[in-house]
Amino acid sequence: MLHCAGRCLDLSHPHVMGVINTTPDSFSDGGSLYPFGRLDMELALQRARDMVAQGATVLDIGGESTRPGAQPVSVDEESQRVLPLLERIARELDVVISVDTSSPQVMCDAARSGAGLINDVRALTVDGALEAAALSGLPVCLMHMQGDPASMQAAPHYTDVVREVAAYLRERVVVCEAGGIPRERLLLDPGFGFGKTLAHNLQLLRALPRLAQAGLPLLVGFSRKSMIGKLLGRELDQRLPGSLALAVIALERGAAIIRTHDVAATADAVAIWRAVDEIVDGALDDIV
Ligand code: 7PM
Repeated sequence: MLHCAGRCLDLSHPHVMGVINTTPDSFSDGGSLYPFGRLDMELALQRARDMVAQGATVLDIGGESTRPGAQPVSVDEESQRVLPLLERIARELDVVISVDTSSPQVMCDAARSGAGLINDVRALTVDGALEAAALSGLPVCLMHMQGDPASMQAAPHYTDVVREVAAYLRERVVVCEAGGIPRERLLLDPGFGFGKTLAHNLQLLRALPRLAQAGLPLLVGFSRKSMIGKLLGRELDQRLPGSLALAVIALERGAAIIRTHDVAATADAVAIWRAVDEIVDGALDDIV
């Protein structure tokens, strides 16, 4: 059980995390929550409701674009995008809210506004983030990234990507534990697409069981990413089948949470995977 503020995530089975991007330049949906140049709260809330109805048990709310080449945004801007929406979702929906941020200020504010999880692509390396996360008492997803979003895809380089990502995550876990975040509160993510070539991404997916050996739940995100584009030659809006295939492979290799823009389809894939996984327990006896 992962304790996420008032809610619990039962990690004895995998979960779907729906992405709600509040940035105007979102990589995957091109700022679709900005029909008139500013964030449409009702549209964002409706997106959240739909995702929960489709089977998301976690929603990841982000206000900073981490796409390759993205420019950083100010903390105030990030807060203004994320906090009002987070408060409304917390009040209205039965779902764990993950806040996608690296900023200590946003972590603190989000925790007060009802966030149940911190998703930090910089793994609490920003000054003050470790302290803020520890103080919040929330679980944290530690993600690996090589470099920073502005330049990470320029020339990713590893001698042994699996060893290096595993070592980095292990080191971050040690730092977190020393900083007052017990391992029961930590999740790990190899960070697909974050300073990785296609070959690096494939090696990491293949070796997911090795990352799972840390004994912490794994969160993975492939949704619409360029590794699918590279493998299949598909544009953004044609990457769902590829995303689902990668999600199922990740489930098979121990992933606990799948981060996705396409909740309904991903929830179907998870349901199929669970049916096969659980048939041994007699849980499906009534199906015949
Ligand atoms: C390139 C890389 C383009 C990443 C767009 C993205 C993840 C995340 C994102 C992930 C965790 C996107 C993103 N991806 N957080 N935030 N894991 N924990 O696809 O894979 O939305 S941003």
